[in-house]
Amino acid sequence: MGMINNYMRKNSKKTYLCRHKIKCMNSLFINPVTINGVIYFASDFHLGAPNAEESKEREKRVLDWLNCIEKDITHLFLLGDIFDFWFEYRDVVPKGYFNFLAKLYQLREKGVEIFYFTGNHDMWVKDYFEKELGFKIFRRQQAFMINGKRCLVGHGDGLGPKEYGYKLIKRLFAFRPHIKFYGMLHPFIAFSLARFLSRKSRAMAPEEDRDYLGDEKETLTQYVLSISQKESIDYFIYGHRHLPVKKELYNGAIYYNTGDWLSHDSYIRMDNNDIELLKK
Ligand SMILES: [Mn+2]
Repeated sequence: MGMINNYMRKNSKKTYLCRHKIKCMNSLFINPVTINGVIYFASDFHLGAPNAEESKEREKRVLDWLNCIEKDITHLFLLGDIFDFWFEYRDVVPKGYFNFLAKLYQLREKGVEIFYFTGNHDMWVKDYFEKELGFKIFRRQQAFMINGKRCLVGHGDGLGPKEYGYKLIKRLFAFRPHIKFYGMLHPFIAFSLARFLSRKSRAMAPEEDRDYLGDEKETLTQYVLSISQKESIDYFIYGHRHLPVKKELYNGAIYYNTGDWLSHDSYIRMDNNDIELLKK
């Protein structure tokens, strides 16, 4: 029995490796979602952090921005870490953010499509936004054909060549029994713990990360450089880095980073003729 189990274990590992290899060899530009119009991208609002007051002030800046772009927007991409922490229970969602969510609802009512990519801070967004506000939720990067351009879009976490520790933590956090257990904690405990961990991760973030570290040290840049050598992509659009970036790669591809709203208030606008990295 033990031998059979061992054999099966070995074999299933083999098929896993095979599948993994095939996945790596395949193009990343598969099943693109085709859209046309005036598209805005932003990420990393980190609403809720570091305290209610500062978050409220940031939320207001975001609202002003949404009011400004309302005149021509057809699609809004929210590229992750919109909330510093989000956890949905079966019957309960976090308090707050009413003005922000009401504005998004209003945009939806006007026919604006909203694509929401979960980031590492809001990976526990479940189906609330989808059901209540009609967002389209994405949990990994996705290919888009936007105004005829081939785009790869995502939050951008865990894509770099190394980042093994980070990838492991992400898998632990995405592990269903862990989420279920966390969901059984009283919200007072769950949210206190989340705030504590979030503060800690910010305190640990190295100061020099605020500036571009150079291509060799930037994991996302390394990633897009290697992909752009192998396949034809026009634009890579990510968040997560908290730094607005525009970087030309191989074969005419460009890597854009949306930056953040903690210190940059940056976003990307794309229409039929142009793509621009802008600040509010
Ligand atoms: Mn972030």
